Amino acid sequence: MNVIESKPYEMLIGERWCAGTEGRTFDTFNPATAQVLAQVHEAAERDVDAAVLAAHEAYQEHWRKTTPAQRGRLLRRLADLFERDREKIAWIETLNVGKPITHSLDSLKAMPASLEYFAGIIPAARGETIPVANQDVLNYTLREPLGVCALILPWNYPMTLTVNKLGPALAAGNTVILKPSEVTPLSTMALARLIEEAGFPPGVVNVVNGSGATVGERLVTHPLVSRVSFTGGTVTGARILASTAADVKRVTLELGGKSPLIVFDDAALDKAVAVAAGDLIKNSGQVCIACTRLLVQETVRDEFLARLQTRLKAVRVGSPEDPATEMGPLVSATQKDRVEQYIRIAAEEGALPAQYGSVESAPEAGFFVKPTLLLDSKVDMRSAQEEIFGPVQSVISFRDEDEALRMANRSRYGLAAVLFTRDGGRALRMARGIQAGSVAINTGVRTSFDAPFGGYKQSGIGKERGLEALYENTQLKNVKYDMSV
Ligand code: TXE
Repeated sequence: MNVIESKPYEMLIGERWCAGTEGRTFDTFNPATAQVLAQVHEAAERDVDAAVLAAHEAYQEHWRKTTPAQRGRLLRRLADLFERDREKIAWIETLNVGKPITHSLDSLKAMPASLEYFAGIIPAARGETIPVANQDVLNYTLREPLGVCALILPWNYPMTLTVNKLGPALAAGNTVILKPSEVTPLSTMALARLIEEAGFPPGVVNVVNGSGATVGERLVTHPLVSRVSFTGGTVTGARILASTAADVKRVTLELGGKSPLIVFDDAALDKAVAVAAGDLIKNSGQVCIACTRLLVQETVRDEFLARLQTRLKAVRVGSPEDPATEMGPLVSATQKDRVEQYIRIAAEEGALPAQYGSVESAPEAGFFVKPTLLLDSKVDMRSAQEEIFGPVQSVISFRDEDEALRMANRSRYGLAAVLFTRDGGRALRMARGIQAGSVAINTGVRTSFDAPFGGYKQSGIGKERGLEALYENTQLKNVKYDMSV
């Protein structure tokens, strides 16, 4: 399927598809081959300003006055168009992100349902009447949109994250500017075409491309942008928080993680192994909620490890275009270097790195790293504390429930946690004690568009997805009316 445009990708600003006013372009790559895949026009600062202005005017003149039914209809139309082009978008992600095609197709399955879900819950953005002490006063709330939202996207799940930020922002009545990662902009550009075809008025959705330091920074500090929703690394998230502080903007941050998978001695071991292996393999471990610390009770450690190693030896690493491939490359040379550096650090601090799987049907130049376990890790090692963001897991043993909980919480992050035990009381005690935004018991953490998601501690601020995402895109006004007058 020929899904990549041969001419440089233009940006969408208001009703115009355009190049940047300074005429610059940048390359985007196929990580499986390290070859240039396409060129993309880059926004200059005044293009970012033009996009913000277009979004502001669309908000003021039109979008904030639309009815829930009008916004819902457009979101449903977009859902239908997405379903029509799902396979094409999946191929774009396979070529630009390096996801195996089976995974790209699977991860995009829920996108139309996500858009329909946010279309359906628009009426929930309503206020209430409050029975205040003063009986002469009618006191009520209104839930109102915020205005222009900047949605800043990373490279690991470009389309899923775009859709799950876009749906609630538009449903709540905001207009948006999308800033895809400069590493993986292509699927978002395909979505922008569908947004136009669906009939969204010009300016309601704009897309600008370029680096975080220039285009991203300009966008988040623009005075007409009232909300920033960001997914990416914790360092960048903290930087955005600082950049937006002077204007006291609303900020939602979905950041890094170092999630534990805790295996007790009464665990359903096969399922625990499947979840651990899945987290290592899926998207080459470049998943914020992936469990990267395997905490295993010492009495079952050997058996758990033996089964996990058997599974990992069979992993087919290779070309993402091959339907038999289970794991593709990392997204970029930078990410590959980072992961390899952490594996070296782990060895230096006394862990035992072990690699599995075989690289098949893939050009040597691609950014491949085999599934890696850091055996005999200790909870305080750098490699067990810092986000690596690749197919690497630290294996750590614990003695009892208390130690498991202490180790699970020994992290600056708090995105997710998984635990395997058949003891219901222990499961519930652990679920309460774990400091993380998502906890899964006897299954993996898999986000869904209809349940709230967001981290504790340095894993983020605010919630995305579910009803919470709709609220996150609104502000609440309290009104009182003195009826005695
Ligand atoms: O992401 P960045 P990077 C983690 C992962 C990875 C690390 C670095 O550990 O190794 O982050 O990845 C834009 N103002 N995650 O450097 O910098 C940037 O252009 C405004 C976890 O690629 O976080 C891009 O669109 N925007 C994560 C987006 O921010 C700025 C997923 C993400 O870039 C900006 C990806 C600025 N000052 C990486 N600087 C997850 N939580 O899933 C950058 N950007």
